[in-house]
Formats: sequence, structure tokens, C-alpha cells
Amino acid sequence: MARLPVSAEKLIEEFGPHLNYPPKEGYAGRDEPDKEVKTHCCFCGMQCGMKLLVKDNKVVGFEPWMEFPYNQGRLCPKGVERYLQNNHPDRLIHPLQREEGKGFKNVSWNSAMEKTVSEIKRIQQQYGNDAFAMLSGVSLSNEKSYLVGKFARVALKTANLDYNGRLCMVSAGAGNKKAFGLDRISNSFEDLERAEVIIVTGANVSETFPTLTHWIWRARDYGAKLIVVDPRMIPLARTADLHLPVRPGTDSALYGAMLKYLADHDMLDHDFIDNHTSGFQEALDAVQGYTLEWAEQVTGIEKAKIELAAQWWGKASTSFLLHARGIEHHTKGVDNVLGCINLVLATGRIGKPYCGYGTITGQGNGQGGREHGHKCDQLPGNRDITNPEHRKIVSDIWGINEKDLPGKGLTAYELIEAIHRGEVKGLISICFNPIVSLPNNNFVREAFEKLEFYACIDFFMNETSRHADIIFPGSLQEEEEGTVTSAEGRVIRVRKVVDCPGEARPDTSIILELADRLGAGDKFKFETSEDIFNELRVASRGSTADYYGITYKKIEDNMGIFWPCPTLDHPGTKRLWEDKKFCTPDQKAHFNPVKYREPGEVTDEEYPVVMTTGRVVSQYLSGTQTRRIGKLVDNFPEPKVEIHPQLAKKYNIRQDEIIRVVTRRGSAEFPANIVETIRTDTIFLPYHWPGRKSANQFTTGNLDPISKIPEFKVCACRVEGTGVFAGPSTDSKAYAST
Ligand SMILES: Nc1nc2c(c(=O)[nH]1)N[C@H]1C(S)=C(S)[C@@H](COP(=O)(O)OP(=O)(O)OC[C@H]3O[C@@H](n4cnc5c(=O)[nH]c(N)nc54)[C@H](O)[C@@H]3O)O[C@H]1N2
Ligand SMILES: Nc1nc2c(c(=O)[nH]1)N[C@H]1C(S)=C(S)[C@@H](COP(=O)(O)OP(=O)(O)OC[C@H]3O[C@@H](n4cnc5c(=O)[nH]c(N)nc54)[C@H](O)[C@@H]3O)O[C@H]1N2
Ligand code: SF4
Ligand SMILES: [Mo]
Repeated sequence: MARLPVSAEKLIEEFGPHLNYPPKEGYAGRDEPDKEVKTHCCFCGMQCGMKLLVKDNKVVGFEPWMEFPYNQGRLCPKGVERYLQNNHPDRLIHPLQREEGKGFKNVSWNSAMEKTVSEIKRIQQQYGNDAFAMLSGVSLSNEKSYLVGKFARVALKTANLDYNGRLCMVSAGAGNKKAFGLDRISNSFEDLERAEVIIVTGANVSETFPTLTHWIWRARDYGAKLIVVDPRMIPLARTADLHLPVRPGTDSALYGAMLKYLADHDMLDHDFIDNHTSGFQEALDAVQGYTLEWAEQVTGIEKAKIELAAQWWGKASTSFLLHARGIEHHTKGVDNVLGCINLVLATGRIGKPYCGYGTITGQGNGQGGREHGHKCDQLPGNRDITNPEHRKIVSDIWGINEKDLPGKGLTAYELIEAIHRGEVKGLISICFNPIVSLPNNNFVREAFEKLEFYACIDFFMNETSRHADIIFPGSLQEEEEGTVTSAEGRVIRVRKVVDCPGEARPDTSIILELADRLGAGDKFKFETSEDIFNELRVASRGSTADYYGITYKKIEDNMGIFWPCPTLDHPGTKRLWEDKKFCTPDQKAHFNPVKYREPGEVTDEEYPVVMTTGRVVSQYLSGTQTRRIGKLVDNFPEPKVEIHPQLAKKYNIRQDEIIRVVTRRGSAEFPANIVETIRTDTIFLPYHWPGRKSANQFTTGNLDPISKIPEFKVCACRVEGTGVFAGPSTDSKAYAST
């Protein structure tokens, strides 16, 4: 038997009984499935290939899909458990209607639809079209993302549509568009392999994109130097050559000082800067005075380490810079992204083999979902809803008059503020759990209590849908055909593997019926997901996210196609800008000046500690899905506060003691986990839990002025011991469902 890649062997050791690899004849120890279908994980942006096993129209297990080029059979702890959702006892299998004071009752599809449509009409007649809003999410396929964008504008006729990528990808998107005119990672992850220096900043890769670790390890095998920037010594940092433990909220000072160092020591690619970029001098002027000493003071990183990082980066001949939410979830998220891009452009290492830059896309379809028009300012093909030319193109394809196409709406958190002020009265949401995932969630809950009508499409009940008047039972990824676009920009096929259980229905059919009942049926004549994809292809044609040349068949024949792919005979684009023609109007890559600013909330005497928030490996986002999967719950049953021994000592806190975290927005109690891997002035709280366990009861509503992303990564707090110790409350059963 051929030797398996090391991490596959590891996986088998760990998950042997599930993996059943190499397959035993007749699937020993398990009922023989009726079929196995090659598809993808439903969770993060890596979109690992896997095979789902089906028996009697139910998903009963999985097998690795060894040939899929990105993950080559590897899966992470969430991936190996995702198959447990389709059959889950908590699945919503009937439409539900809430009766005040009595909870939810089952209702017929007809009555749920009638109620929803009559409320939409009532609210829009009484308060105007924009008083009814929609929120969407990018776990949805490309087809559903496109459909939601069209539904909101053409059937609901509202400007107020936004999506959960607003909490995720928008700082990177705005930065990428400013610098390159296009919003995608520059190269596929294969190009990591021969990068001499890799910077990973604000990305806890081993926990959040576990299968990507493989490509970084491959680079390490070839001798790459790895630099990790993170306030915590995350698992990846433990194997890195250099760890820069940045004080949360100060990254732009670090990148500014590195840029100045590169210029002062002439580690620049002058030819590239002169011929293929603009704005270098302005960017350099902005960082005058950003000495290593100054940067050490602001970021808390020793200057010798900053210097070493700048030297390694400056001298490398190939490199890759990757970042994720750690630098993007800030009131200067866009600045941080631009600061990173300036380092890439200064050294000219882009558009070449093994030279790449990019954000690591978070959600399953975080890439495709941010291109197809369910952002408040966007039309399909990443077009601009305020641009008359773009509006005309899309209106023509949708068969509507351009003047009937709504304009720019409110962003997700601004929408909640508008609901709170009583300006927006009705809402429909799909694939979003704002009461857990938006910041300052007590305020968010108040807003939901004020809505006159709220409908929700989901396959599980979540904390937000508890406030819904109508819940439509929707579909899992494996219950509809479609495509998604992975973090690499690879458009791939997700397959319908089983039918929805009970009375649940595919998300698409729910939206199509609503469109029909709202009188827009003639604009939504789609029979299949492929029909929707074909309209999306046309709508994106000639745009900066061009899918025109991609077809279902082409994707299947090639195990994915990288966009842009402008014509049917085009092979797709794995590596962008090899011709050095960037997608900006002047075809140059743009430097942008970045001046350091403080975070929206800073520490003071009363709140002297920085709190930052994020993820753990076994839980996913607001936890609606993973808090229902026993093994994942056992792995991390409840949030614990990571705190450094020095800080713990200062407040007389001991391991597993319940500590009180106090912020300007309230306080709550959590067990302490004393670890040496975090800065001494910072605590970390994972955010996958609701209510009194939520991180977002503390976070602020401060937004980046450009991207409007909330500052999830910084708020000020203090911690207090209680003398009580964590006991049996960690029993996983208590968290088995929301
Ligand atoms: N297990 C798991 N995997 C996931 C997800 C999940 O919920 N669970 N979600 C998916 C999604 S949607 C996303 S967006 C991604 C997110 O993936 P990541 O961005 O990797 O995840 P986070 O934990 O939010 O933040 C990453 C790191 O940022 C660090 N950090 C905090 N503040 C700062 C700062 O000011 N500067 C720097 N440089 N670093 C900072 C934190 O210590 C943390 O280690 O993960 C995806 N994958
Ligand atoms: N404090 C703090 N807060 C954060 C973050 C942080 O780092 N710290 N990270 C932010 C980030 S990066 C993100 S992406 C957001 C995510 O925040 P959310 O988008 O609110 O999180 P999800 O858990 O994905 O919630 C989505 C809901 O969609 C449902 N769903 C999933 N797939 C489908 C589907 O195919 N169809 C239908 N109908 N429903 C579906 C799930 O059951 C779930 O109820 O959280 C943000 N909030
Ligand atoms: S790395 Fe992401 S896509 Fe791959 S198995 Fe894990 S959660 Fe799923
Ligand atoms: Mo995200």
C-alpha cells in the first residue's frame, strides 16, 4: 500500500473508527452504505473535500477523498463530525409560529408563508420598503447568495440587505480592493510550499484552518522561516522561528515600522515599485518616525524581534503573507490589511511563483459569498450598487428598470441600530445568528424584541430565531446542489446527498416561493441550482469576480476552477497578476498611507486589561451547529478565560477558579485557564456560546469607518477572583443544545 501522508496517518490513529481507511471490504463494522458522494465539508473556508456515505436517504458517515488536491484526505475534528447533523434530533422539521407567551407551534407551510408575506406587505405599506430588512450568511452556496441578493432587491424591493461576512471578511475585502482592485488571495496554497519566509498574522491556523497547517509544514520541510504575529503563542507559533506577541490593536504600528526599516535599509524592489505600483512615497511619508523603539513601545514586541522580522522579510526571494481576523476585527481593520499589503508591494513579491499574499477566508463560502451581491453596497460580480453602469448591467439581467433597483443599504450592525431606533420594523434572516455573533449583544437582543415581525430560515433553532414569529425549516449544505468558492478562490461543487428530513425544505425553494407570493415569480423562474448558477455566471461576466467561463461540468472535470475565468475555454486563474496588470483603473498596485491609531476602547485604571476574543478548534462560530455534536462539546464544553500566570498572580487567581470579567457593558463569570502562552496584559475568551457565556456581551459596537466591521478583538476589562472553583457545571450534556 502506498505510504499515506503523515497527517493522514495521524488522523487515522485518532479517528480510526470513523475513517475506516483503508476501506475494509464491505465497510466492516458498519452497515454498507447505499452510496458515497464526493462533496465538501460544510464548515470553514478550506472546504476540504470528503465523501459522505448515505444509507436509506440519511447521511451515516464519511470517507476521506484522497484525490482532492487541497486537503488530500485530511480533515479536522469538525470535519469528521459534520455528518452527524442531517439526522440530528434537533433538526427543525416543521414550519413554526411563535405565539406570545406560549412558545412555538407547528404550522403548515401555507400558513407560515401567508403570515410572512402579509406581514412584509403590511410593514412595507405602512413604513416604506426599506423598513423591511434581510440578513444573510455565507455558509450559503454561491447560488443561494446570488438568489438572496436578487430576492431582497427584486422581490422585497428593500435596500436593507446585509450579511454575516460583515463580521468577517469586509476589512480584508476593502483593503484588497483599494490595493489590487480585486478581492481574492493571490495564489493557491500550493505556492506556500517554496516560500522562503512566511508571515502569519492574526490567524490561529492550527485551530481555525487546521488542514492548511499541512502546506505550512511542507514549506518548513523545504527550509522556510515562519514568523507568527499573535498576542498568544498559538500552536503554530510554538513551531515558528519567530513569534511576535503583539499587543492587541497595535498591528499597524508594527507593519509601519517594518516598512520604514525596509526603506531605511534599501530592502526594496525598486523596479516593481517604479513600474507597477503607485503611492509608495505617501506610504513612506506616513511612517516617518516609526522607529523600532517607537514600535516596541506601542506593540509591546521587543525591537530586536521586529528588526529580525523585517530583515528576514526584506532579504527573502520568495514569501507569503497570510492574515485572518486577528488583524481584521478592529476599528482599523482596513488599515492593518493595507499595512500588510504595503510590505508585500515594497518587496515586489506578488504575481510570481511562491510569492503570495492573502487573507484566509473564514466561512465555508466566505469567498464566493462576498462576490455575488448580498452585501448592502454590492451587486453580483462584486459590482458597486452605487455605480450607474453596474446598476444598468444587473438591472438588465434581472429584467427590471434601473430606477427600481434599490440603492445602498445599512451594514449589519447599523441595521440593528436602526431596528433599535424603531426605523426598521421587519426582518427576515437566513444563515445568521446575530444575538450570539454581533458585538454588544444585550443591545442586539433589545433590538430583536422591538421588531414587529421577524422570520428566520434555519435547520436548527438558534438564540436569535427564538425571537422569530415564523421559522422556516431549511436545508443543510448536503441537501441541495450548488457551488462554493474556497479560501483559495477555487470554485467547487457541493452535492445534494440526501433529501431534507420531515417537512424541511431546501433553502432555495423557500426563497423562490416567497418571491412568487410577493408577486415577483416571473423574475425567479429557476428550476435547478444550475439555472441560478448560469444566471450568476452571466451577471458576473466582465466584472472583477468573473465566473462566466465556469460551468458545473468544468468544475467536476477539474475538481474545481479558480476564478477569474472569463471564457468557456479559459482554464481559470490559480495565480493572479503574473502579467503585473492589477485590477485597478491604472492597472497598478496601490500603496496606501497607514498612520497608527488607537483602538476604539483603550485600557485605563478601572479597566486595565485588554480582552480579545476568537475561536477554539472544536467549536464553530455561534455554536448552533457544533454545540449540538457531543464529541465536539466534550472537547471544549464551555468558554474559559485564558490568562497569564503573572496577571493571575496579581489578582490572586488560581487555575479553574471562577473569575469575574468586568467591562463597561457588564460582567459575567468564567473558569480561569492559566497559560503562559498569552501576553501578560491580555485575556482571551472564545466566543461560541450564548447569553451569560458569550464574549459578545462585552465587545463594543465600535466599527471600522470603512469596512464597518466590529472591533471584536479589543475591549477593556478587569478581572476579579471569586474564590469559587469550576465544578460539575462543565458537564457537556448541559450544552448539548441551544
Ligand atoms: N474551529 C473553528 N474554525 C473556524 C471557525 C470557528 O468558529 N471555529 N470560524 C471560521 C471563520 S468564519 C473565521 S473568520 C476564521 C477565523 O480564523 P482566525 O482569524 O484564525 O480566528 P480567531 O480566533 O478569531 O483569531 C485569530 C487570532 O487572532 C489573534 N489576535 C487577537 N487580537 C489580535 C491582534 O490585535 N493582532 C494580531 N496579530 N492577532 C490578534 C488571537 O489571539 C487569535 O489567535 O476561522 C474559521 N475557522
Ligand atoms: N466576539 C466575537 N464575535 C464574533 C467573532 C469573533 O471572533 N469574536 N467572529 C465573527 C465572525 S468572523 C463571524 S463569520 C460571525 C459568524 O456569526 P454567525 O453567522 O451568526 O454564525 P453562525 O453560527 O454561522 O450562524 C449561522 C446560522 O446559520 C445556520 N446555517 C448554517 N448553514 C446554513 C445553511 O446552509 N442554510 C441555512 N438556512 N442556515 C444555515 C446555522 O445553523 C446558524 O444558526 O461571528 C462573528 N462574531
Ligand atoms: S479544515 Fe475546515 S473545511 Fe476542513 S474539515 Fe476542518 S472545518 Fe472542515
Ligand atoms: Mo468569519
